[in-house]
Amino acid sequence: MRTSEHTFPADFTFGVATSAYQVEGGIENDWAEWERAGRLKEPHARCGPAVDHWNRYEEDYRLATAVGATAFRISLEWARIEPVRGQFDEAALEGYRERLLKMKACGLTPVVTLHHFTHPTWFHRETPWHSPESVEVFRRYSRRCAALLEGLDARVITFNEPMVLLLGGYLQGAIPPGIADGALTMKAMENLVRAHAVARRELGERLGRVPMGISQNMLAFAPDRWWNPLDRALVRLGAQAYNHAFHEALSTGKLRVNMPGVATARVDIPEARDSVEFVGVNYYSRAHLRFVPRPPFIEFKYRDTQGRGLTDIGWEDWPEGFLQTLRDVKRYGKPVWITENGIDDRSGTRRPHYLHTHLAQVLAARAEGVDVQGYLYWSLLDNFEWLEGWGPRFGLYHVDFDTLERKPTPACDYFRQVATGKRLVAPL
Ligand code: IFM
Repeated sequence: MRTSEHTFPADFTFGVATSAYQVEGGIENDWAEWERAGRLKEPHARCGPAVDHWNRYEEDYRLATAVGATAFRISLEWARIEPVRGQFDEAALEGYRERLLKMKACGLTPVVTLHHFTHPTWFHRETPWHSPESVEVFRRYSRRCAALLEGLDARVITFNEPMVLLLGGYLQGAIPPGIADGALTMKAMENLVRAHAVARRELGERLGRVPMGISQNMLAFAPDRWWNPLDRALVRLGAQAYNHAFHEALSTGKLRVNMPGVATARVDIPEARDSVEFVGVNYYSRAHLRFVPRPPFIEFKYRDTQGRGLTDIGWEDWPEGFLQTLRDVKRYGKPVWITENGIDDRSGTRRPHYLHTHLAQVLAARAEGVDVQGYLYWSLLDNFEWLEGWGPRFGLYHVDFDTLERKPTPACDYFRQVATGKRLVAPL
């Protein structure tokens, strides 16, 4: 494994990331219900056919290989696989298997997420994450997923961004299941940790040694007022709870959250100890935190501190925080995979520069001894961006949302150069 200031080692993986609901189309799940209830920013927006990846997957694999990707991250849609509790849809399982076999035949290593925000419609009503049954139903689901992954040499992510699900769905009530309760948030967090551990056991029994981890959304944090001790305390507590509590639980088997007045947890989960083979990092931006003297006591904002201009979704472009984040996960002593990094750039003009500055931080982290082994760009295609609907565009390929035609953005060429040359060059 050789690396220099500008080169990635020959075995470094460049790939692309997607998730089922955001691209496949035709899925009936908790988000489809949420949309019909008018809960998106634009109340009439619907994911509906998404970008029809379920039917256009072969074209999409070709688009991925055309930019030099050798790994492709998808997620399995639980609602397709188990639309009715306890009843598994064999055709859906077969459909995923067929797609993964084709993916592999195209020279793309599958990176498979078992859970990327969405749930079957029965889940929140019958076995929500704050109920103990949630762990058992996830175990059964992952057993079926294990069978479908046989012989594929996939890398597996149990949960995508569990803290986003918990904060948005259990603490703020902004996404499904729409709960706003600190105690239930912590119960749900505990069960997510337990669910990760049981899924790992199921997959291990069926597949033998399989690299497993989670994808954690990690933010760089800064105090809104650098001189204010309360803002600074929030940064310390917030970074620990948001960025590290989940990773730490999967490393030590101890779940510890300390957000006074918001949510606290102190639970030992021995089966989760040392339960990942890699640390998955999704990095996008930096947030400024400000103490406010009323619940939830935190104000969260993105600021354009460097005059680079916020990204189109309104996030700070802060590559410097990527290096800090990667340094911070070195403590877990595991290989690191960037399972997402990308920019909402609706004109397509900023993305090559964003890629360049962020990949430079990956190289800097490697030079400091952080064992980053892979980088998956979010996303291959423009897609459905949850509460934001169809506004944002994160894709290397631009998608015309009426015709679903895919067209390369300028970043495709740039990504291909770096991914195939394993060398960081400046964008033209
Ligand atoms: O689109 C999302 C993805 O589903 C999870 N990580 C962040 C992306 C951009 O917001």
